[in-house]
Amino acid sequence: MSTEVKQYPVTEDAAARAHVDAERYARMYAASIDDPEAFWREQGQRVDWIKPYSRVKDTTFGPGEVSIKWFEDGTLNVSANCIDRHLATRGEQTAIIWEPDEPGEDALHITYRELHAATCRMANILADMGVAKGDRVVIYMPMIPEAAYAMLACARIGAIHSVVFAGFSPDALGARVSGCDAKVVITADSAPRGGRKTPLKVNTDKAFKHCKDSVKSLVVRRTGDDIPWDDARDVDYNEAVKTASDSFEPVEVGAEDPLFILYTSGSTGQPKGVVHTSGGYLVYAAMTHRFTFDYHDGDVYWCSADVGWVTGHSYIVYGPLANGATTLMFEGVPTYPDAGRFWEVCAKHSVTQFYTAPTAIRALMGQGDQWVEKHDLSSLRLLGTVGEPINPEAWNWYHRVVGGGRCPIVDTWWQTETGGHLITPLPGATTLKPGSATKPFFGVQPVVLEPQTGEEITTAEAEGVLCIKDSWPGQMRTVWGDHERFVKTYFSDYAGYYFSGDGCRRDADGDYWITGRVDDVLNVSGHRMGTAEVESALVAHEKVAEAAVVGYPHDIKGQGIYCYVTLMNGVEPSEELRQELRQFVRTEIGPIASPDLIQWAPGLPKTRSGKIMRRILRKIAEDDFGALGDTSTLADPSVVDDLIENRMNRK
Ligand code: 6R9
Repeated sequence: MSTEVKQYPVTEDAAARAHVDAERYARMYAASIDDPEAFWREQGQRVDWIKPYSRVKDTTFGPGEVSIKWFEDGTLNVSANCIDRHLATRGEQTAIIWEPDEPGEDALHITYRELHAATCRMANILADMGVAKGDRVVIYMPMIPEAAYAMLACARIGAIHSVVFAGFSPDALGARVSGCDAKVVITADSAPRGGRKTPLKVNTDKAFKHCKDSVKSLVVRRTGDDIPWDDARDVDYNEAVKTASDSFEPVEVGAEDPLFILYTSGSTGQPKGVVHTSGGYLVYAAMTHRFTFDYHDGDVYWCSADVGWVTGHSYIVYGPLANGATTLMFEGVPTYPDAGRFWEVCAKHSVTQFYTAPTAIRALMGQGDQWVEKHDLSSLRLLGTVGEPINPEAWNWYHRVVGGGRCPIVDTWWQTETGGHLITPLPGATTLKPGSATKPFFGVQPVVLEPQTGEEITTAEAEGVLCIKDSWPGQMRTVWGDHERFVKTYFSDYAGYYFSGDGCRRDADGDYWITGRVDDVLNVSGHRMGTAEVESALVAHEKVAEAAVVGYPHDIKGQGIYCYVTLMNGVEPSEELRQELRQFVRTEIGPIASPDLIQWAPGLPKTRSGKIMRRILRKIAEDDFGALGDTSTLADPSVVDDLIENRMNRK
């Protein structure tokens, strides 16, 4: 395979500038595996500690207990690391460039000194609302600087934030607020995005119906829209900020005190609260940001993700700010007001590193090269992708048209659970192959296991499930309130390894190719979604008796959501009902979970013990029913013929 793949060796330009060249990568990688203790003892110095650590690594993946601790006896404050320690040398440097949804509205340039004052004010307001170390705060915000202030203010207090993507519904928000027993929800009046507005305050009020009465909200005025107000519960940020002090002493926390919880989809039931702690996470976010993107002083770095996802946590806020970088925060979408918006923003702010998702690249590629060519992209030096496998066609377009053939592309494989990049090229060290995430980051030991037996495949070329052999500092520590679920999800299928849920192939050069999820998790436009979540939303509808949800290949989204729905007796299928169900799922979960295709299924293929045979449903959804495999174990094989006949995706 590797012989047919076009390879892109390190460019002279990238090699000359890079922090890490091929020789240094090899040396450091070997050191990180041979003696992780010594390696991370040194790397831990990237952050400023209040009390230095003496212990470095204390981790076990079982069998039995699973426990992950890094730098355990050290203490620090994450916000002081992201702000205060830069004030003496770069107080007047821009920390955050904010680009609003409307191109006509002024961008903001927030210096480290201003970031310090704003974060302290927010911390004082939260403290006045009763938030203290260890308390949970939910952040449900537009992509505005106040979202970053909110995260950093929590970190300053030692409170634990849980950011909920502003596209999530009131029900999803309410479940997360209750799930982590949050004291305060920080939100805004509404969130402008792509010329439309999401009514965040109204949604928050609705969510509160499912929450304890004592939960308060802090409301930022973004649009000035009229909003419902309850003096007993709501605090007006824009008023409070006028009198709040701009100093707030950072609270000392332990390295293993939680920094944030981020809910993410798994293969079963409710989303789980992924817990990241303070010391190891920050070391890992800072180090990966610096090396993967080859960040240098003076660069303008832009990650187009939303802070509602882990990418926004590690690579808009914590990694870049810990490194004293200039990080760009964009409120809008790639196609508003037109398909040139990303490139206009790159040109306007002279962006040097640009990091986005394959789904956005595919969508923009479809709009034509002219949208890119209109803008001067000569400032760009490096491009990145994250969230899903990138098809070589999109990679090549990104490389040639956006990067002018001169910018390396870092295809970064990682997960909410991993805190930072695990498999990624380094621009000064790695030969690129379109579609491959290439090589492990320092300290990371990927292994390919035979899916059935769990045996490690030790030949150079391998295909199977992707697991990681030993811990790295950015690894999640537990599932909030459910350590057993943590152990069961990640450490029980393949004893002694961290199981990623992804399949992969390793080629003869040792490069990794991620092939996608091997569990019931969908990846729709780079957003993770459990099929079980969409199914439970569908069956909550009074007209639905049963539902089964699978993914199918989608040109732009990567995967689309394909739903098989069995209606209650006597209910007639109709186009209106399809629309109604689609709307219902959007209301239950959010627009990102909107079903693409809904097929009426008089029956679902089940085994005699009543288990839905998803393998068959996946094949039909892929329009690949020639290879259905063995259907003889089905309780009623005839349902399959009906599903094939009425399939929705015909190529
Ligand atoms: C950071 C993030 C994680 C899942 C992961 C995998 C997919 C992410 C990828 C990739 C191929 C890449 N994924 N990056 N697949 N190549 N470069 O996306 O976190 O939302 O938790 O999703 O995304 O399937 O398991 P998260």
